[in-house]
Amino acid sequence: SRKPRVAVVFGGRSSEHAISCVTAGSVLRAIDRDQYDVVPIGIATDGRWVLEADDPERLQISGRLLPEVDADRAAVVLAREAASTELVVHEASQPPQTLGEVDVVFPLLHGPWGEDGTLQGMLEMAGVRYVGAGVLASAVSMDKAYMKVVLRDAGLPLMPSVTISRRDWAADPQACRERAAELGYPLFVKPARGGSSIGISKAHAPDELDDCIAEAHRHDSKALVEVSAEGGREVECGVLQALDGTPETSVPAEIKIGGDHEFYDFAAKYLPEEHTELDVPADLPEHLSAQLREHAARAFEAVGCEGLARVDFFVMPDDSLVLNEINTMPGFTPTSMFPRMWAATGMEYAEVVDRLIQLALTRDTGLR
Ligand code: G1L
Repeated sequence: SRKPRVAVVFGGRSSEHAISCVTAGSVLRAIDRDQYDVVPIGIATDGRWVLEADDPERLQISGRLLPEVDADRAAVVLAREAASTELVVHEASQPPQTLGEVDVVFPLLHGPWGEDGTLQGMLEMAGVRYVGAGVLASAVSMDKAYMKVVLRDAGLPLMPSVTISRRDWAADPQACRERAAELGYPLFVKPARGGSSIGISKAHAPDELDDCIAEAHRHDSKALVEVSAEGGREVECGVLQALDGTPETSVPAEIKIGGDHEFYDFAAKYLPEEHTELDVPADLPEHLSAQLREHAARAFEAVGCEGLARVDFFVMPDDSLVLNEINTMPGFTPTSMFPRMWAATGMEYAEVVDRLIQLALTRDTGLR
Protein backbone atom coordinates (compact mmCIF):
# COMPACT_ATOMS: atom_id res chain seq x y z
CA SER A 1 0.00 0.00 0.00
CA ARG A 2 1.15 3.56 -0.63
CA LYS A 3 2.75 5.79 1.96
CA PRO A 4 0.54 8.30 3.77
CA ARG A 5 0.86 11.71 2.10
CA VAL A 6 1.48 14.61 4.50
CA ALA A 7 0.82 18.18 3.36
CA VAL A 8 2.84 20.69 5.39
CA VAL A 9 0.97 24.03 5.21
CA PHE A 10 2.89 27.17 6.18
CA GLY A 11 3.43 30.89 5.63
CA GLY A 12 0.16 32.74 5.73
CA ARG A 13 -1.20 36.27 6.09
CA SER A 14 0.38 36.81 9.48
CA SER A 15 3.19 38.85 10.96
CA GLU A 16 4.82 35.51 11.70
CA HIS A 17 5.03 34.41 8.08
CA ALA A 18 8.82 34.01 8.25
CA ILE A 19 8.77 32.10 11.55
CA SER A 20 6.21 29.75 10.02
CA CYS A 21 8.49 29.19 6.97
CA VAL A 22 11.51 28.47 9.18
CA THR A 23 9.41 26.02 11.23
CA ALA A 24 8.21 24.31 8.04
CA GLY A 25 11.85 23.88 7.02
CA SER A 26 12.54 22.06 10.31
CA VAL A 27 9.44 19.86 9.99
CA LEU A 28 10.18 19.02 6.33
CA ARG A 29 13.70 18.00 7.36
CA ALA A 30 12.42 15.86 10.24
CA ILE A 31 9.70 13.86 8.45
CA ASP A 32 10.90 10.34 7.61
CA ARG A 33 10.62 10.09 3.80
CA ASP A 34 10.75 6.28 3.95
CA GLN A 35 7.47 6.38 5.85
CA TYR A 36 5.66 9.37 4.38
CA ASP A 37 5.25 11.27 1.11
CA VAL A 38 5.49 15.00 1.76
CA VAL A 39 3.86 17.91 -0.08
CA PRO A 40 4.93 21.41 1.01
CA ILE A 41 2.11 23.94 0.57
CA GLY A 42 2.84 27.61 1.07
CA ILE A 43 0.29 30.31 1.80
CA ALA A 44 1.59 33.54 0.34
CA THR A 45 1.30 36.84 2.23
CA ASP A 46 -1.68 37.71 0.01
CA GLY A 47 -3.44 34.48 1.04
CA ARG A 48 -2.85 32.45 -2.12
CA TRP A 49 -2.11 28.72 -1.73
CA VAL A 50 0.83 27.51 -3.82
CA LEU A 51 2.79 24.29 -4.31
CA GLU A 52 6.16 25.01 -2.70
CA ALA A 53 9.51 23.44 -3.52
CA ASP A 54 10.46 20.53 -1.26
CA ASP A 55 13.62 22.37 -0.27
CA PRO A 56 14.12 22.95 3.48
CA GLU A 57 17.29 24.97 2.73
CA ARG A 58 15.22 27.64 0.98
CA LEU A 59 13.18 28.15 4.16
CA GLN A 60 16.12 29.04 6.40
CA ILE A 61 17.15 32.51 7.47
CA SER A 62 20.17 33.38 5.32
CA GLY A 63 22.10 36.32 6.64
CA ARG A 64 19.53 39.03 7.23
CA LEU A 65 17.08 37.67 4.68
CA LEU A 66 13.85 36.16 6.04
CA PRO A 67 12.25 33.31 4.07
CA GLU A 68 8.94 33.92 2.35
CA VAL A 69 6.48 31.77 0.39
CA ASP A 70 7.02 32.20 -3.36
CA ALA A 71 3.66 33.54 -4.57
CA ASP A 72 4.56 32.89 -8.22
CA ARG A 73 4.43 29.12 -7.93
CA ALA A 74 1.53 26.98 -9.15
CA ALA A 75 -1.75 27.48 -7.28
CA VAL A 76 -2.99 24.52 -5.27
CA VAL A 77 -6.43 23.68 -3.88
CA LEU A 78 -7.87 20.98 -1.66
CA ALA A 79 -10.75 19.33 -3.48
CA ARG A 80 -13.16 16.93 -1.82
CA GLU A 81 -13.79 14.04 -4.21
CA ALA A 82 -16.26 11.21 -3.67
CA ALA A 83 -14.08 9.07 -1.42
CA SER A 84 -11.08 11.20 -0.58
CA THR A 85 -9.65 14.68 -0.55
CA GLU A 86 -7.23 15.46 -3.33
CA LEU A 87 -4.67 18.13 -3.92
CA VAL A 88 -5.21 19.82 -7.27
CA VAL A 89 -2.54 21.99 -8.87
CA HIS A 90 -3.25 24.84 -11.27
CA GLU A 91 -0.25 25.79 -13.37
CA ALA A 92 -0.77 28.99 -15.42
CA SER A 93 -2.19 28.21 -18.91
CA GLN A 94 -2.43 24.47 -18.21
CA PRO A 95 -5.39 22.29 -17.28
CA PRO A 96 -5.68 21.51 -13.55
CA GLN A 97 -3.56 18.57 -12.48
CA THR A 98 -4.25 16.31 -9.53
CA LEU A 99 -1.45 15.58 -7.08
CA GLY A 100 -3.43 12.77 -5.57
CA GLU A 101 -4.93 12.24 -2.15
CA VAL A 102 -3.79 14.01 0.96
CA ASP A 103 -3.97 11.94 4.14
CA VAL A 104 -2.82 14.46 6.74
CA VAL A 105 -2.34 18.21 6.84
CA PHE A 106 0.39 19.52 9.16
CA PRO A 107 -0.67 23.13 9.77
CA LEU A 108 2.14 25.52 10.73
CA LEU A 109 0.34 28.85 10.82
CA HIS A 110 0.11 31.49 13.45
CA GLY A 111 -2.63 33.86 14.48
CA PRO A 112 -5.84 34.54 12.58
CA TRP A 113 -6.52 32.01 9.80
CA GLY A 114 -4.40 29.20 11.09
CA GLU A 115 -4.17 29.01 14.83
CA ASP A 116 -7.65 30.21 15.66
CA GLY A 117 -9.64 27.26 14.32
CA THR A 118 -10.54 28.61 10.90
CA LEU A 119 -8.10 26.43 8.95
CA GLN A 120 -9.12 23.51 11.16
CA GLY A 121 -12.78 24.13 10.25
CA MET A 122 -11.93 24.21 6.57
CA LEU A 123 -10.10 20.89 6.92
CA GLU A 124 -13.03 19.35 8.82
CA MET A 125 -15.35 20.32 5.99
CA ALA A 126 -12.94 18.91 3.42
CA GLY A 127 -12.76 15.67 5.44
CA VAL A 128 -8.98 15.83 5.81
CA ARG A 129 -7.19 14.67 8.94
CA TYR A 130 -4.80 17.18 10.45
CA VAL A 131 -2.19 17.52 13.16
CA GLY A 132 -3.00 19.25 16.42
CA ALA A 133 -5.93 20.92 18.11
CA GLY A 134 -9.42 20.94 16.55
CA VAL A 135 -11.74 23.87 15.86
CA LEU A 136 -12.97 24.57 19.39
CA ALA A 137 -9.69 24.00 21.24
CA SER A 138 -7.86 26.19 18.72
CA ALA A 139 -10.40 29.00 19.01
CA VAL A 140 -10.55 28.85 22.82
CA SER A 141 -6.75 28.87 23.15
CA MET A 142 -6.47 31.81 20.78
CA ASP A 143 -8.84 33.95 22.83
CA LYS A 144 -7.45 34.67 26.31
CA ALA A 145 -10.87 35.71 27.65
CA TYR A 146 -12.48 32.37 26.75
CA MET A 147 -9.33 30.46 27.73
CA LYS A 148 -9.66 31.91 31.24
CA VAL A 149 -13.33 30.95 31.50
CA VAL A 150 -12.66 27.34 30.52
CA LEU A 151 -9.53 26.88 32.68
CA ARG A 152 -11.06 28.60 35.72
CA ASP A 153 -14.11 26.34 35.46
CA ALA A 154 -11.78 23.33 35.52
CA GLY A 155 -10.54 24.51 38.92
CA LEU A 156 -7.08 25.52 37.71
CA PRO A 157 -5.32 28.41 39.48
CA LEU A 158 -5.29 31.60 37.36
CA MET A 159 -4.47 35.25 37.97
CA PRO A 160 -7.63 37.30 38.61
CA SER A 161 -8.66 39.18 35.46
CA VAL A 162 -11.45 41.14 33.79
CA THR A 163 -12.33 41.55 30.13
CA ILE A 164 -13.03 45.04 28.79
CA SER A 165 -14.48 45.34 25.30
CA ARG A 166 -14.25 48.47 23.14
CA ARG A 167 -17.99 48.86 23.69
CA ASP A 168 -17.69 48.56 27.50
CA TRP A 169 -14.95 51.19 27.41
CA ALA A 170 -16.86 53.58 25.16
CA ALA A 171 -20.05 53.23 27.21
CA ASP A 172 -18.54 53.76 30.68
CA PRO A 173 -14.76 54.14 31.04
CA GLN A 174 -15.05 55.04 34.72
CA ALA A 175 -16.84 51.76 35.51
CA CYS A 176 -14.11 49.93 33.58
CA ARG A 177 -11.38 51.72 35.57
CA GLU A 178 -13.10 50.64 38.79
CA ARG A 179 -13.34 47.01 37.67
CA ALA A 180 -9.61 47.09 36.93
CA ALA A 181 -8.71 48.82 40.20
CA GLU A 182 -10.51 46.13 42.18
CA LEU A 183 -7.93 43.64 40.87
CA GLY A 184 -5.05 45.66 42.35
CA TYR A 185 -2.07 47.21 40.54
CA PRO A 186 0.27 46.52 38.76
CA LEU A 187 -1.84 45.10 35.92
CA PHE A 188 -1.08 43.60 32.54
CA VAL A 189 -3.33 44.63 29.67
CA LYS A 190 -3.42 42.34 26.63
CA PRO A 191 -5.44 42.00 23.43
CA ALA A 192 -7.65 38.94 24.00
CA ARG A 193 -6.61 37.38 20.69
CA GLY A 194 -3.28 37.38 18.93
CA GLY A 195 -0.10 35.88 20.23
CA SER A 196 3.52 36.96 20.32
CA SER A 197 3.04 39.57 23.03
CA ILE A 198 2.00 42.23 20.48
CA GLY A 199 -0.14 44.97 22.06
CA ILE A 200 0.64 43.88 25.63
CA SER A 201 1.60 46.56 28.14
CA LYS A 202 1.87 46.98 31.86
CA ALA A 203 -0.08 49.53 33.90
CA HIS A 204 1.98 50.17 37.03
CA ALA A 205 -0.61 52.58 38.43
CA PRO A 206 -4.16 53.81 37.60
CA ASP A 207 -2.84 56.79 35.56
CA GLU A 208 -1.34 54.36 33.01
CA LEU A 209 -4.46 52.25 32.49
CA ASP A 210 -6.15 54.30 29.76
CA ASP A 211 -3.10 54.17 27.47
CA CYS A 212 -2.70 50.44 28.03
CA ILE A 213 -6.37 49.78 27.21
CA ALA A 214 -6.09 51.93 24.07
CA GLU A 215 -3.01 49.98 23.00
CA ALA A 216 -4.75 46.60 23.50
CA HIS A 217 -7.88 47.84 21.71
CA ARG A 218 -5.73 48.79 18.71
CA HIS A 219 -5.21 45.06 18.18
CA ASP A 220 -8.49 43.54 19.37
CA SER A 221 -12.00 44.60 20.31
CA LYS A 222 -11.48 42.88 23.67
CA ALA A 223 -8.77 43.70 26.22
CA LEU A 224 -7.87 41.35 29.03
CA VAL A 225 -6.80 43.11 32.23
CA GLU A 226 -4.92 40.81 34.52
CA VAL A 227 -3.07 40.95 37.84
CA SER A 228 0.69 40.89 37.28
CA ALA A 229 2.43 37.84 38.71
CA GLU A 230 5.05 39.91 40.57
CA GLY A 231 8.09 37.89 41.46
CA GLY A 232 6.77 34.82 39.62
CA ARG A 233 9.20 32.59 37.71
CA GLU A 234 8.03 31.70 34.21
CA VAL A 235 7.93 27.91 33.87
CA GLU A 236 6.46 25.98 30.93
CA CYS A 237 5.43 22.39 30.30
CA GLY A 238 4.92 20.42 27.09
CA VAL A 239 1.92 18.13 26.68
CA LEU A 240 1.94 15.46 23.99
CA GLN A 241 -0.70 12.78 23.57
CA ALA A 242 0.23 9.13 23.68
CA LEU A 243 -1.19 7.03 20.81
CA ASP A 244 -4.02 5.94 23.14
CA GLY A 245 -4.91 9.61 23.75
CA THR A 246 -3.41 10.04 27.23
CA PRO A 247 -1.89 13.51 27.66
CA GLU A 248 1.75 12.97 28.66
CA THR A 249 3.83 15.81 30.06
CA SER A 250 7.45 16.84 29.55
CA VAL A 251 9.82 17.99 32.23
CA PRO A 252 9.10 21.67 32.91
CA ALA A 253 11.54 24.37 31.78
CA GLU A 254 12.14 27.90 32.99
CA ILE A 255 12.54 31.08 30.94
CA LYS A 256 15.02 33.41 32.54
CA ILE A 257 14.64 36.84 31.07
CA GLY A 258 17.84 38.78 30.61
CA GLY A 259 18.35 42.44 29.83
CA ASP A 260 15.66 44.98 30.62
CA HIS A 261 12.67 43.05 29.31
CA GLU A 262 9.89 43.35 31.81
CA PHE A 263 8.24 40.27 30.38
CA TYR A 264 8.96 37.68 27.71
CA ASP A 265 7.99 39.90 24.80
CA PHE A 266 8.20 39.53 21.06
CA ALA A 267 11.78 40.82 20.90
CA ALA A 268 12.98 38.54 23.67
CA LYS A 269 11.34 35.58 21.93
CA TYR A 270 12.36 36.06 18.33
CA LEU A 271 15.26 38.46 18.04
CA PRO A 272 18.41 36.38 18.35
CA GLU A 273 20.53 39.14 19.89
CA GLU A 274 18.25 39.41 22.92
CA HIS A 275 19.28 37.29 25.85
CA THR A 276 16.82 34.86 27.25
CA GLU A 277 18.16 31.86 28.99
CA LEU A 278 16.24 28.62 29.03
CA ASP A 279 16.72 26.32 31.98
CA VAL A 280 15.76 22.82 30.82
CA PRO A 281 14.65 21.13 33.02
CA ALA A 282 13.65 23.86 35.45
CA ASP A 283 15.23 23.78 38.88
CA LEU A 284 12.09 22.95 40.90
CA PRO A 285 11.44 20.73 43.91
CA GLU A 286 9.94 17.39 42.84
CA HIS A 287 6.52 18.01 44.39
CA LEU A 288 6.13 21.34 42.53
CA SER A 289 7.25 19.85 39.24
CA ALA A 290 4.75 16.99 39.67
CA GLN A 291 1.92 19.39 40.54
CA LEU A 292 2.74 21.60 37.56
CA ARG A 293 2.70 18.61 35.19
CA GLU A 294 -0.65 17.51 36.60
CA HIS A 295 -2.08 20.99 36.04
CA ALA A 296 -0.72 21.01 32.47
CA ALA A 297 -2.43 17.72 31.62
CA ARG A 298 -5.66 18.92 33.24
CA ALA A 299 -5.57 22.16 31.21
CA PHE A 300 -5.01 20.15 28.01
CA GLU A 301 -8.13 18.10 28.72
CA ALA A 302 -10.22 21.05 29.94
CA VAL A 303 -9.72 22.86 26.61
CA GLY A 304 -10.20 19.63 24.66
CA CYS A 305 -6.79 19.83 22.99
CA GLU A 306 -5.47 17.19 20.62
CA GLY A 307 -1.91 16.33 19.67
CA LEU A 308 0.14 18.80 21.65
CA ALA A 309 0.08 21.96 23.71
CA ARG A 310 2.48 24.08 25.69
CA VAL A 311 1.13 25.19 29.06
CA ASP A 312 2.77 28.23 30.69
CA PHE A 313 2.84 28.89 34.42
CA PHE A 314 4.17 31.26 37.03
CA VAL A 315 5.82 29.74 40.06
CA MET A 316 5.17 32.34 42.74
CA PRO A 317 7.57 33.27 45.55
CA ASP A 318 5.38 31.33 48.05
CA ASP A 319 5.68 28.19 45.82
CA SER A 320 2.08 28.43 44.60
CA LEU A 321 1.43 27.79 40.90
CA VAL A 322 -0.50 30.09 38.59
CA LEU A 323 -1.47 28.97 35.08
CA ASN A 324 -0.75 31.78 32.60
CA GLU A 325 -1.86 30.30 29.28
CA ILE A 326 -2.19 27.29 27.02
CA ASN A 327 -0.80 27.41 23.50
CA THR A 328 -1.95 24.90 20.85
CA MET A 329 0.68 26.03 18.34
CA PRO A 330 3.85 26.61 20.31
CA GLY A 331 7.19 27.55 18.83
CA PHE A 332 8.23 24.43 16.98
CA THR A 333 11.79 24.60 15.65
CA PRO A 334 14.26 22.18 17.26
CA THR A 335 15.56 25.05 19.45
CA SER A 336 12.08 26.16 20.58
CA MET A 337 10.90 25.50 24.12
CA PHE A 338 8.41 22.69 23.32
CA PRO A 339 10.86 20.47 21.36
CA ARG A 340 13.64 21.19 23.87
CA MET A 341 11.45 20.15 26.79
CA TRP A 342 10.61 16.88 25.02
CA ALA A 343 14.26 16.25 24.12
CA ALA A 344 15.08 16.62 27.83
CA THR A 345 12.28 14.13 28.56
CA GLY A 346 13.80 11.60 26.15
CA MET A 347 11.96 12.29 22.90
CA GLU A 348 13.87 13.82 20.00
CA TYR A 349 12.37 16.27 17.50
CA ALA A 350 11.82 13.78 14.67
CA GLU A 351 10.08 11.43 17.09
CA VAL A 352 7.72 14.22 18.22
CA VAL A 353 6.91 15.03 14.58
CA ASP A 354 6.23 11.36 13.86
CA ARG A 355 3.99 11.00 16.95
CA LEU A 356 1.93 14.01 15.82
CA ILE A 357 1.45 12.54 12.33
CA GLN A 358 0.55 9.12 13.79
CA LEU A 359 -2.05 10.75 16.05
CA ALA A 360 -3.51 12.69 13.14
CA LEU A 361 -3.77 9.55 10.98
CA THR A 362 -6.09 7.95 13.52
CA ARG A 363 -8.33 11.01 13.78
CA ASP A 364 -12.03 10.51 13.13
CA THR A 365 -13.20 12.55 10.15
CA GLY A 366 -16.81 11.39 10.39
CA LEU A 367 -16.58 10.63 6.67
CA ARG A 368 -16.09 7.42 4.59
F1 G1L B 1 0.48 20.95 14.18
C1 G1L B 1 0.93 21.19 15.39
F2 G1L B 1 1.75 20.21 15.73
F3 G1L B 1 -0.10 21.20 16.18
C2 G1L B 1 1.64 22.48 15.46
C3 G1L B 1 1.27 23.45 14.58
C4 G1L B 1 1.91 24.68 14.60
C5 G1L B 1 2.64 22.74 16.37
C6 G1L B 1 3.26 23.97 16.40
C7 G1L B 1 2.90 24.95 15.50
N1 G1L B 1 3.57 26.20 15.52
C8 G1L B 1 3.56 27.07 14.51
O1 G1L B 1 2.98 26.89 13.49
C9 G1L B 1 4.33 28.34 14.62
C10 G1L B 1 4.88 28.62 15.98
C11 G1L B 1 5.44 28.31 13.61
C12 G1L B 1 3.40 29.45 14.26
CL1 G1L B 1 4.07 30.85 13.66
